[in-house]
Amino acid sequence: MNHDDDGKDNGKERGTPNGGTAVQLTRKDFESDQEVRWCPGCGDYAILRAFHVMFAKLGIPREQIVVVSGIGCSSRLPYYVDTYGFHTIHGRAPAVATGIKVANPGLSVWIATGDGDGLSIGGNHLIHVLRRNVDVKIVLFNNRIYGLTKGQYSPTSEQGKKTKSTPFGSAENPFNPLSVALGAEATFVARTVDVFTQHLLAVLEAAAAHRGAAFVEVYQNCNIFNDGAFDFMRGKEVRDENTLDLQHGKPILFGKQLEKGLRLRGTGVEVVNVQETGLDDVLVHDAHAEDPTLAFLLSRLGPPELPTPIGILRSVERPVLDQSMHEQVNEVVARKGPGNLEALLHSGDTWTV
Ligand SMILES: Cc1ncc(C[n+]2csc(CCOP(=O)(O)OP(=O)(O)O)c2C)c(N)n1
Ligand code: SF4
Repeated sequence: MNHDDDGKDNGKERGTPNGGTAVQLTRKDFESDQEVRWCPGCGDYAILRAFHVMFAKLGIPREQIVVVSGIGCSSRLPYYVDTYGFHTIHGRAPAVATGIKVANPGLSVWIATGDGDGLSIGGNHLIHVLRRNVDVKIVLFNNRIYGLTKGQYSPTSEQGKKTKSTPFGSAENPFNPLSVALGAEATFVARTVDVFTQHLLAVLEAAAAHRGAAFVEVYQNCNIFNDGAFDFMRGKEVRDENTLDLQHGKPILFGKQLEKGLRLRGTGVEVVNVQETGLDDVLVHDAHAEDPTLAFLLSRLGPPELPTPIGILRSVERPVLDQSMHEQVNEVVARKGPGNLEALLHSGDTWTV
């Protein structure tokens, strides 16, 4: 994969979602004329830039891309990309995106959502868009706080977190977004970090290439209301020690010299020094495993004892809803002939009120 982020290498030969001609666009073509209204230093800027570059690399016309969002700082993203977009109501982007994709399967449909928008008010909608495997790409900006409404705790805030709405510390158990997505049978589940520029871009590109619902969690710094939430693995000096960069088909290793590995122990994992133990027992990452058990186990890892996994935890194929639905409609039409809405409305019991 070429990770140059000038957006120029956008594969002329690549097909468009509806089989049209590929176009050559640059990152600049995807920048809108809207003033970006995020706080200076917000992690959202890095994610926005990755969207611009990734869209240019897709090699498809802007009018074939739709970005749908709910409400929140992160949900302002559709204004800042020069594609079609829809800033919907809180938590409801999956419903609108599903409608768009099912009505026009040729479009590349993206959802930008926050941890509050996607997992709190929109939690129910999120799990069902994943379960149904609608071919949409969901990017969840996780800053573990409500940014737009000025710093209340969210479903991903850690227990004990002091915020304006939990002045004595949150008493709640947080959600792990990757575990939730895997539990909802998502076919593509990944995690990346706002400042890991190349990694972020590669994960978004992989999500774009996936056929089905792709769920990408991005650890995003809200420097105003939750500054430093991911500093334990975001900085250069801690990244190698505390991050597990998953690669399909490769042993699961981390550390500065990749000297540490993970091996199974009971129903969990333990860290081994591979210079002493060799690689024989070290887990090999299989992102394409049908059984999500190991992916779920990986989704549970993190501080204080274990490194935090990033990359693609799961990528499997399953029929997509937009296709299955059209196939079913075509089959029924072939069998029963085209429907008649007027006749349907006047069939069965009717009342005059
Ligand atoms: C029905 C409804 N309830 C509550 C709100 C208030 N509200 C707006 S954004 C938001 C949370 C945003 O948090 P998150 O999704 O994490 O996004 P961020 O701003 O952190 O990017 C809330 C509760 C609303 N707009 N609509
Ligand atoms: S409040 Fe936080 S998430 Fe919102 S724009 Fe500012 S820094 Fe970003």
